[in-house]
Amino acid sequence: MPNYNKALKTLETQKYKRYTITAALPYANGPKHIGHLAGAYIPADLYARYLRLKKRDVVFVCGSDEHGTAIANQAMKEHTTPQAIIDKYHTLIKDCFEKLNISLDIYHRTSSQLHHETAQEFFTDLNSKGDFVEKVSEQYFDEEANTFLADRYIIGTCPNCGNDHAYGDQCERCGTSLSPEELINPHSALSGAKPILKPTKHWYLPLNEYEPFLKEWILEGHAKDWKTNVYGQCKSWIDGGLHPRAVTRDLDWGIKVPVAGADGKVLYVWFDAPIGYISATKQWAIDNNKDWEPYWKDKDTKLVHFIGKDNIVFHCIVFPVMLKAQGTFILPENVPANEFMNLEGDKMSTSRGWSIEMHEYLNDFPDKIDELRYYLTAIAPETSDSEFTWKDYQARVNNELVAILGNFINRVMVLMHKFFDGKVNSPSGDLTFTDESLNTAVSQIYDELEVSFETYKFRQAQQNVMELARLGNRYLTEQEPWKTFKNDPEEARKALHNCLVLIGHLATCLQPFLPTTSAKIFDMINWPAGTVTFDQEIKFADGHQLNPASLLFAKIEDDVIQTQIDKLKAKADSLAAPEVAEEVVETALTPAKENINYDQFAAMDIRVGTIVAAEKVAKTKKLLKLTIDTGIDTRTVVSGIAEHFEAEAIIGKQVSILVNLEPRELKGILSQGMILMAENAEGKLEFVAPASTMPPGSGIK
Ligand code: B3M
Ligand code: ZN
Repeated sequence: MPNYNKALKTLETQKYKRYTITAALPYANGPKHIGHLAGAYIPADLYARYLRLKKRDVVFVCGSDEHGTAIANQAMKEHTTPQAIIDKYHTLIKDCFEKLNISLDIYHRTSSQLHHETAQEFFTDLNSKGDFVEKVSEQYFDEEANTFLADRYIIGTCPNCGNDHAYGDQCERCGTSLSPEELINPHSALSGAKPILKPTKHWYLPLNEYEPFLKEWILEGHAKDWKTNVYGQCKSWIDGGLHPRAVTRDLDWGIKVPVAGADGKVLYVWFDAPIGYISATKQWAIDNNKDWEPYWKDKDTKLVHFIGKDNIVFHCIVFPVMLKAQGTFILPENVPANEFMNLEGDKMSTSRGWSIEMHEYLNDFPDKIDELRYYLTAIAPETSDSEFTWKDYQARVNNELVAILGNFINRVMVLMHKFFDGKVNSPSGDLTFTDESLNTAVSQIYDELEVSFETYKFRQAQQNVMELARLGNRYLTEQEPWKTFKNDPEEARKALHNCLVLIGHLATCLQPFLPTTSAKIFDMINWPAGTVTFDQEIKFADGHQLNPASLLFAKIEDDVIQTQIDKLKAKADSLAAPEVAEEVVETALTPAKENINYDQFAAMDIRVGTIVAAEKVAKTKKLLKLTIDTGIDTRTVVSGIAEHFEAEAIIGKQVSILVNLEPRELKGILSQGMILMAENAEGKLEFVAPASTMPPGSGIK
């Protein structure tokens, strides 16, 4: 490919010998959603695939983060062990990444023996050099369970909203973040006992001592090349002054602190997790007969962390300080953190059900992996929060993938088969572009594409590639080979041949974004399978036979999208319901009435009845005239439920009816009895009826 490197000279991309790419280790405490995918895993995958296309030496690592209270909490919630939780979700997440074609070299896990050793060794290194500060402080302790309590394990009343089930770190009712001391009536989630304060020793990383290093390295060194959101967060942390941070916890789930007398203590999850990148690389090296050390210790290695914005401080400040303190490791060259992706107008949240989990998408759209990759890249939250909507997803697939990309390739393939039996004959032997302007346009797109990739602008990079497809469509429309074929078949052959070369470049450049589609296109043009690289020449030998055209993308219909929107709402409703109900019970119920005696109760004759007819009482808003089969007779009851039920909709329903209530006249109709209704605090009404159908007249006691 001609001179496409010139715009890149300034980026000095050649200065690195190898690349270590990491993507945030997902907590194995639940499924992960497409916001996570868009935030870290797809961008990391794009970057790794791009570098491999450039024949760079790359290792791309990730794995499950399996320690910390997040795991222990989920185990409590699911009434199982932390081990069962991590096994379940590690497998689920790993499987999703594979199906989504995230091209990891390894998906490791922090529960592995190798990781435990690596993290302990790291701690010991720092400890023996005296890099930690040891401090004794008072922490909550459960004397019955004989254990210190993590904030989450302390439950009490929220000082803000009165919720009596607030956690020591947060009230989930009002969202306030709390510390355990703020809770009213704190008690242990394990035993119910009132926790006492007890002294305990912990190891602290003195971040404050590294302020000069961080100022020089980040504030001076990376002012230009780090994203403004990342740089800005770092600057405000550093300017605000850093404090020593505890790297150990009193907890029984995690990596044991490798010091004598530290029983019951584990490494803080944010100490061990980033070391997970290192142990993943070690495992990959073992599996592939390589040396892991250059990937972490050679200054010619470029280390890049892909994360979401909530992890910035750990990757830009805490972990680099750990690496710096250890002394033999390189530092990240860049941390292109993304903002968040919202969903249909609201924040994505697995716990609230307002999310599309990776495995849910994969279940519903097993054949639309590239479509998701495309859309998530098109709306990647690179500079600000972005928004996933199903309608926009549909529009992007239909108007861009189907109408621009698929259409161009399909037109060329169909015409080649129709006019030339799918055989490429170039009169002058092996050929690449015969059109100089196409050649220039394509090499310029390569230039731009690489600049986009090197500066982590993946949205832009994907647009650059789509520009190739647009160019193809324009060229085809100008050339009109379906017209020229009649009088000048050679002219048509030349035009289509140029289109085929363009398709070869398109398939190459699409590879990071749409790997399945790229492979399909290469198959259609009968290109030798193997590793695709940027510098491969796209030209066809005389007599080259193309394969039949196959469908790349199918149009997505409205009903498919509506189903997803309905499903999302139903999921959120089903999870939201109990919370609302609880709130109502506490805030708006009336107190119990005065006692009655048994005889008063027994005097009421309540029966199961069936509504056999219902009509609105004329000139009233609230009244329905019901005809009820009570088993004893068929009678009329006037009931004030017209604002809650349509007359036609309740015919056939079973109700409970008080049959011995004195009859009375309402709007000139004699009402004989009373229908029992359940009413919640918001005034919503439901009939009180037997759980399954009973013969009318059955007594209710
Ligand atoms: N597991 C937090 C998260 O998933 C954490 C990332 C670890 S990266 C070393 O947001
Ligand atoms: Zn609260």
